[in-house]
Amino acid sequence: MKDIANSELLDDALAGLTAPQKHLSPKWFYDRRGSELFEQITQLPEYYPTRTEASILRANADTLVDTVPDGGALVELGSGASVKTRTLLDAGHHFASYVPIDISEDFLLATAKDLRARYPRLAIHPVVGDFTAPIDLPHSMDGIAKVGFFPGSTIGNLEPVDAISLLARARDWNGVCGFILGADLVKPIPALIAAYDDTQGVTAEFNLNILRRLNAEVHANFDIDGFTHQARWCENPARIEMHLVSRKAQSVRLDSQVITFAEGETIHTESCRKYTPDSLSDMAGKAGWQVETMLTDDREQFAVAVLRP
Ligand code: AVJ
Repeated sequence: MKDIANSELLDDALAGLTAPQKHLSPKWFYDRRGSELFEQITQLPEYYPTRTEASILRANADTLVDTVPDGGALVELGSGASVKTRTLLDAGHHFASYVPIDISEDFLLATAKDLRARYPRLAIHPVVGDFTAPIDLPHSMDGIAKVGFFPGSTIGNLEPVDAISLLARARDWNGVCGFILGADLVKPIPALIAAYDDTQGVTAEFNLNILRRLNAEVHANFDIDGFTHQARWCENPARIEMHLVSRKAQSVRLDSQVITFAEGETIHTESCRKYTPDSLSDMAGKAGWQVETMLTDDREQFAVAVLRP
């Protein structure tokens, strides 16, 4: 398994780092160290999305739980430790099943065990899967009413066409009757930049960790100090982009290739889209969904949209 993952990382890095605009996929951020750094990011004073979404989920837990019919299932994409789901379940749930989908099998199964102990009336059906690809839901879920749950504004990492495909695939699930989508909202640029370039440098470490990972896992020799973290605001579509900027002209070995960098040349590592209620409705509409309710916080920093077919 490790070898397959390594060869996928290597193929992806070779393709991305030989493109005119060098790029790496944000999915490679999340090794053990990267996941810990992301956890630290969610606690930073500048990083408002996690705590704001949590407050929206807490304030509207009853409404959100009620979107799932009795006997139905909540299906979460990229469930991790199911922290946000617990906020909903703790409000009291009447639906029958929870289907957490995550790429990390060990983590998924450990979480499922924990949830079974804590919510004994809920049937837990974990699925190992990557939400950027089509997902096969368990056959035991055929004919059961389903509501998708995709919090965290993770949708914003996807290219607009890929975000629409993901929502359209969920729209085709057998028995689907709703989708709960978390999305970060456009706001003044300084607040957005601060959220992705914190004063403690945790986000910089998180971004640079992708180079450490290439060094450790696919025999690259990046000089980590030779790159700096950058967060930029870009329009059309509205987004923050994270880049790693080469501080000097340099060459780096990656497996059998040599990758050259000009001074100031960047590797684009992540895009984080920021939505308006209109752009969010528009994206949902293109995937065959309608916004039933747009829940937000009092400062309108973040949105949790309830979508219906
Ligand atoms: C996990 C994709 C929602 O875009 O805000 C945080 C990732 N990157 N800081 C985001 C992230 C830098 C995060 N998502």
